[in-house]
Amino acid sequence: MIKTIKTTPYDDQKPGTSGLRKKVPVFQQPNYVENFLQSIFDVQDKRDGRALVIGGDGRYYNETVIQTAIRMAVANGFSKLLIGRNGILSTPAASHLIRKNGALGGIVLSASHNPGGPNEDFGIKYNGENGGPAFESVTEAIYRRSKEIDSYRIAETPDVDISSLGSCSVGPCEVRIVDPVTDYANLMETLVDFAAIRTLLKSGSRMVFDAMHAVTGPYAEEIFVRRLGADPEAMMHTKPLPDFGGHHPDPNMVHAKTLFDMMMRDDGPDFGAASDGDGDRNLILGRNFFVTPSDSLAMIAANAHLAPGYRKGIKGIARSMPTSQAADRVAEKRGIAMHETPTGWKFFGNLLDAAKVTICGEESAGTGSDHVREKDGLWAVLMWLNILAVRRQSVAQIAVEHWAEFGRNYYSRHDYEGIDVEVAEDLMEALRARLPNLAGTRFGSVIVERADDFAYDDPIDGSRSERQGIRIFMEGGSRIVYRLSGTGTSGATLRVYLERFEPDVAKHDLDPQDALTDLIRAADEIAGISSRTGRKGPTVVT
Ligand code: G16
Repeated sequence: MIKTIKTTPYDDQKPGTSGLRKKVPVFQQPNYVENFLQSIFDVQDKRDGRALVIGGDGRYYNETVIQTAIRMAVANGFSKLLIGRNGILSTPAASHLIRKNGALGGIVLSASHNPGGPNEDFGIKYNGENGGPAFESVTEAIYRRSKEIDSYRIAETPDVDISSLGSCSVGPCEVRIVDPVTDYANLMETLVDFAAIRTLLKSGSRMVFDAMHAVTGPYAEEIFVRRLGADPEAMMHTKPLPDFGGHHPDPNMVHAKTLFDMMMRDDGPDFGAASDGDGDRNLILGRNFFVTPSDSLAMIAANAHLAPGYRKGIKGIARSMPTSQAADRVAEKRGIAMHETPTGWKFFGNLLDAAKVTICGEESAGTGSDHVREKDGLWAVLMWLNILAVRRQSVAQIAVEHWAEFGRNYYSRHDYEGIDVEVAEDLMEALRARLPNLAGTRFGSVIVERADDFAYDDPIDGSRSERQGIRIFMEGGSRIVYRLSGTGTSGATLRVYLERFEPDVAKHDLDPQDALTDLIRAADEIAGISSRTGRKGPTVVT
């Protein structure tokens, strides 16, 4: 029943920041999925009787690829598979399942916050035994293998019914369909003070959560409604849909606009939150108040001891390089270690495994802790609810007090989406060439102190990652960072990250775009963005 099928390689299966992401029709090419899965199995060829976890965010093509993955995992010698019911597993829940069951790894099917549908995005990511995205050495090996692959192995067997819980055998392999929510919800109960949150919600504090028709809907209903007593009416878009209802499941001011508008009203709810396609990103809002992901990381870290799972304190904080330095100020004041890594959650893996850090975060709406090896949207929402429940202050009050204590890092990200790839790459190369001569140059009111191309030496395994984004440090502590997105599927996206530190409490109530005007102008001038791309301004400002 196991067949070896001849195939020819594709040359475009290089995993990006978070796995292989392409348009659905690309994945639908003959043997495209099979080649990539076989490349993973060839590179990760030790089985040791350990399980493989398989699940995804429920987007279009999820169920088809899950069946292929089952057939190929059986043919490649796995004796046990753990599959989320209906093929559903949020990314953090998949990470937990891998860890809890001592699995060899997991296949996570998602294109995260990217849109879904027959002509939209799909993705395949491999997570290792620590539950986190495969390390760079592994993804590089998978890519190399994908370029030379000439056959794949597949079991000829009918589709497995993944709609009901229980176990069945496919040849010598046990296939277990598991509830995607229970284990994850139980884990949350060990970390966060559910009783305090229940009391908060009972006292009339109003929360609203937007699942964006993506994977967190069933998780939100179980955790917020059934376990915490939130009003079921306050749960928006909880039914996972293959096309996310035609929207981008990206929890930001643009794509979660209904939630955002609701929260920006004077009579709006006290707390609003959203998560993305696969449940690892988060959006945190108070009434009339948006918490930037960088601030959220700093504020969660500063208040983590209020949650039972972190009562003893945190060992260290890590942030991706473009994330604002707000968390660094918390680490410094509290005497905690701080780490700066390249963009991509996989870079936190070694630090977490070595127990060097407890809390990690990224400007791209990701926050998490050592409870799993992925960022975790619902965990961040629960941490905020826990903090609100203990402090009994509004989100805005907590933020304002935080800035008064640590200073405020004004921060914004400007995205230029859909730029011609060559234009974007030329822009970055020209900028790299300018780096040695930038120090001391004045751009309007700002003067460059130093500039570099960020490289990271992993303190645990000694690996080096270069060309991870260009940093321009200004006199006075401001910073501009440029990098090209590693998650897009059409054209290139240039991301420009702008940051200015303001210690003066009297100047903490500016609009971030106003506070950053001079830097925004300098960013354009330094890289020649408008002249090279023809764009008058960014596509998305967050
Ligand atoms: C992925 C990674 C994140 C990373 C983000 C960056 O997010 O998991 O760790 O910060 O990509 O995206 P870009 O390269 O576009 O700036 P996700 O949520 O898409 O898996």
